[in-house]
Amino acid sequence: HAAELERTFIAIKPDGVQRGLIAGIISRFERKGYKLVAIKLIVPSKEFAQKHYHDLKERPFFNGLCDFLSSGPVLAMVWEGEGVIKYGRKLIGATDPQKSEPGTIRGDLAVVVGRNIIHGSDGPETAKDEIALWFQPSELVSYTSNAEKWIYG
Ligand code: DGT
Ligand code: DGI
Repeated sequence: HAAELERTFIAIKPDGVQRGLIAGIISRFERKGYKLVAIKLIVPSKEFAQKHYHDLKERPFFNGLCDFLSSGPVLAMVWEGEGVIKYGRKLIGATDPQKSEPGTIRGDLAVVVGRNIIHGSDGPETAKDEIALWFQPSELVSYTSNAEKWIYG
């Protein structure tokens, strides 16, 4: 089975990194059956954060949000698998952790919207743009996972 090459951009924000939540979050995507194709730890500049969040530039919290994203290390990742964009959002939970269901990453691990620990692309277009913003094409690793035939049948 050739798993459909759908990819999404997932980032653990500085609060998630500082709180020691990296392994637990990666584990949720890994155990689900998605494939990690790129990963790096970087401190984004404020300008880079503004590019990442350009859709929100008119919002009152834009400046604070960009300061926050650029305030420390961010774990940037690309995950691949069937339906990973939409289901990744489901694993992450609602933007406001007060509204995220228990069992989701934000529901279980965060309390306020300004410190919601993780970002995930919200659709195919943003996934494409965000992967291109955060990663060089050469950083995306194509490989065959032996687990795939057990995950997809
Ligand atoms: P932060 O995250 O460390 O920069 O923390 P704050 O407390 O500066 O708050 P932040 O960044 O969430 O928001 C920046 C400003 O924007 C803050 O004065 C409150 C305001 N703000 C945040 N969310 C909303 C919103 O949904 N609507 C309006 N009107 N203002 C908001
Ligand atoms: O894709 P999401 O992260 O779930 O949500 P989004 O793209 O609408 O917003 C991006 C980030 O902006 C979100 O993870 C946290 C922050 N944010 C969103 N809405 C608010 C907010 N921050 C504050 N302070 N207030 C908001 O209303």
